[in-house]
Amino acid sequence: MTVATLIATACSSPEPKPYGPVPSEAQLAWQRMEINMFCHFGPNTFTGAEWGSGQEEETIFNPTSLDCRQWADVARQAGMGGIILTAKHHDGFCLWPSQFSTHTVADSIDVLRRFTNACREDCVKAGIYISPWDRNHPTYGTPEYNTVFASMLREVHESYGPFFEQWFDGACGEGPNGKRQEYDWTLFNSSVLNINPNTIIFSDWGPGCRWVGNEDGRADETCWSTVEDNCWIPVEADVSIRPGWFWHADEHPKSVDELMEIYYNSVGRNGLLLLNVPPDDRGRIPAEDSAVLVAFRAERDRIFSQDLTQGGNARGNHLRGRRYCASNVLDTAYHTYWAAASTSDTLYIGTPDPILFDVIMLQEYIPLGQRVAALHVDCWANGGWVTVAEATTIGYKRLLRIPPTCAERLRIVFDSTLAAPIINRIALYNTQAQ
Ligand code: FUL
Repeated sequence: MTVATLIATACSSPEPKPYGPVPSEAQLAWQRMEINMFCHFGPNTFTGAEWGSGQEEETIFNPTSLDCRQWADVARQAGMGGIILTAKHHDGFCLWPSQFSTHTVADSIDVLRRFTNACREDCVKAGIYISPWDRNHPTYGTPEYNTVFASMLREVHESYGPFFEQWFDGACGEGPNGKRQEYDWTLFNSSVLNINPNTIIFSDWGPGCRWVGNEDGRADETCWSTVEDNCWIPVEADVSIRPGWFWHADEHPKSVDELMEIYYNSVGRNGLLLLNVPPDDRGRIPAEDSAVLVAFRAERDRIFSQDLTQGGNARGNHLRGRRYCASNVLDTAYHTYWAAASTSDTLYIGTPDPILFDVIMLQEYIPLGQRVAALHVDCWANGGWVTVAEATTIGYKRLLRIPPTCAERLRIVFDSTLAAPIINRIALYNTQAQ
């Protein structure tokens, strides 16, 4: 083959085909939000409980200076593009004047309206949590409850939506002698999706995203967004900034270091982090929580705004096509990527001078599927390759923390892949840099 033919072949390579299930546009946009805020707020904020009995007087819910705009401001400043509000927790109390319950804010404030208005004004996306388990509603435990619950869903999605996410909590504490409710998930999901097909539905199993399996904000090191080879259902890792989900006067927020650990273990393992920040009995996010959140954002910015590969170069073993060349992994554009020529291709990165780094970021181009099952990263040192990191899955984003390492040549070796890797970003960071 002549050089000219080679170049012509390289330039005209067909676009790589997706492998396996891929995210919908709404799921991709959701995943790219990376961190959202959860707000647990309701009668428990005033009683000190975590699970209300459902017998609380409606008047107990009495925020003295409710300010949803402040929630939205805090979220935005902390780099969180969405907020999910507990519009009905297990106690059944509705933060909107529902036609389908008497246990609501009808005689006080329509919190859901204030919340959705504030989010819209502040360009933060609004999401909604409505607990299926209901300790107040008289129909709970009968088939009629499914109709009531679906009506509530239609009511909020029609009158207050669009919501970017609908959160269905799987918890139920009824115990062996308690009420039994067979939930009609098909009805619940269609009640939401018929109104807004782009709402991401969270539950233990999806269909939009799924529970990570713990309340510590921690995904497993091996984390697939694909389920049973035919569905794309990424994980969401929920955790509270405080010990409880609801505000309690004697509790305090986690430190920036703890939040960074959570970030590495959630966003850094192909999950979305849903961080609960509970408003207090005034209806405001306490100053100590917002201060930690702003410092958490500043710490992420400090580390991740300095990609040390800048000015460097990247190449694969074989060129699949110039459009998909390896240098695409070094730019910040989301939709440019390196498409490996084969499953056994290797990615080489070089920098003009030796750099000191302790975090390696990898991102697969998930619109074409999740493909990488195992990899290792080597650095060139003293005339040979030395392995500095090993990992299994990548997915949307993987952050690998390693001891401080100095190198000017690296390679990423794909040890196991379901199809030829497609990588849209590799970056190197130094957490100790000022
Ligand atoms: C759990 C609930 O029981 C907690 O109260 C909280 O809402 C948490 C996010 O989910 O299952």
